[in-house]
Amino acid sequence: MIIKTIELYHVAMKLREEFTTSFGSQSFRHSIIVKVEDKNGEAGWGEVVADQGPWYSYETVETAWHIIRDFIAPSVINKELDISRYIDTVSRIRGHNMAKAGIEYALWDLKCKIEGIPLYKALGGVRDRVTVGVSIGIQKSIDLLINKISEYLDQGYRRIKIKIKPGWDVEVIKSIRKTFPNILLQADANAAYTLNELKILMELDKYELLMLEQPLHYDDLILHAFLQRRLRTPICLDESIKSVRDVVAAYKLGSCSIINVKPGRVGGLVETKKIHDYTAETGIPIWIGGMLETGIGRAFLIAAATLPNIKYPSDISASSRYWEEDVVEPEWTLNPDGTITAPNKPGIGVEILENKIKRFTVKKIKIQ
Ligand code: OSB
Ligand code: MG
Repeated sequence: MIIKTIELYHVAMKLREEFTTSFGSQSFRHSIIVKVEDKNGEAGWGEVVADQGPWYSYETVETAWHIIRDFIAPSVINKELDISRYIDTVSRIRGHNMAKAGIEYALWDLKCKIEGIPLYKALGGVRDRVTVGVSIGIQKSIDLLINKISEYLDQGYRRIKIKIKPGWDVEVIKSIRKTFPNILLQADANAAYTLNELKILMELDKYELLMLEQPLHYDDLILHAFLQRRLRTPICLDESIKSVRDVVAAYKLGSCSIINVKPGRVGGLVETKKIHDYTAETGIPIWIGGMLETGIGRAFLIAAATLPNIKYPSDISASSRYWEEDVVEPEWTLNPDGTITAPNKPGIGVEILENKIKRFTVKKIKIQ
């Protein structure tokens, strides 16, 4: 492949409802949509999952813009390129995995379109339907949360994840368990606790949670290993895992029992595959996490979730859970059995609605 142009669209899309986690609330999702074009005018699309502020990760839309424009694009444009060469080139850049993944995604889409194969097959996926759950933000009251959970269960979601933080934890989970004793339920703290709250964390251990996601510091492996030895609930790491190296360390230290793999957070699908293969070998179950992606980023999550070692429902909900209108056609929909289907069409397998992208664009650049 020879890439001639890279276009970046900084989009701001209004969420259907405000999303609140332990690190903040958001009504808009800012992200970067990436379009690459080769010398024949064939296009590939990707998405950078960094958000407006450095709250989940240090990366932001602006840092990713800078890294892509000034460092990634010059080493990609007008070079004979394949995906493995791309990975080698960008490995010189330290960190900035979300920026790297955005371009890698677009290269995967383009490569699969040129070769006429669906993305999930190119990756080595073994199923064309992936089991999904829904991630529900912190609500104004427990009653509102219980209503939301019922609605999502009625829609067919197979697992419920709630966001927790100190003060929105034990009572909330206790109430959910009273109403729904048997659902697959997990909690995500987004790093909101310290070992000073060990008592609360041990209290959560009573409610048969499927897993407890990233309870402690966003970069920690050691304290999580200490905590995992005290809890029977499996700890799942999210923020702490940025590469297969972190996975190896977490495995050796016993920092977690499960891993949430976000392809955008780990630098793309090649690194996702490495993590997948290592965890399959060592017997660590994984699932695919989301970052409130548009319909474009969502396609890559679905493809990743078709890999064999995906052992739990993934955070991949239908377009309508996030957006009034998505930027792809058809939109992503939930099958009645709580799955989403990976399209059997070349590349990401959905049509890009460029007019809608333009409507949501606050800034754009064409690099050539
Ligand atoms: O921690 O998994 C997380 C969204 C933004 C940032 C971090 C997280 C999330 C989610 C939403 O939980 C998952 C989704 O995309 O549905
Ligand atoms: Mg998480």
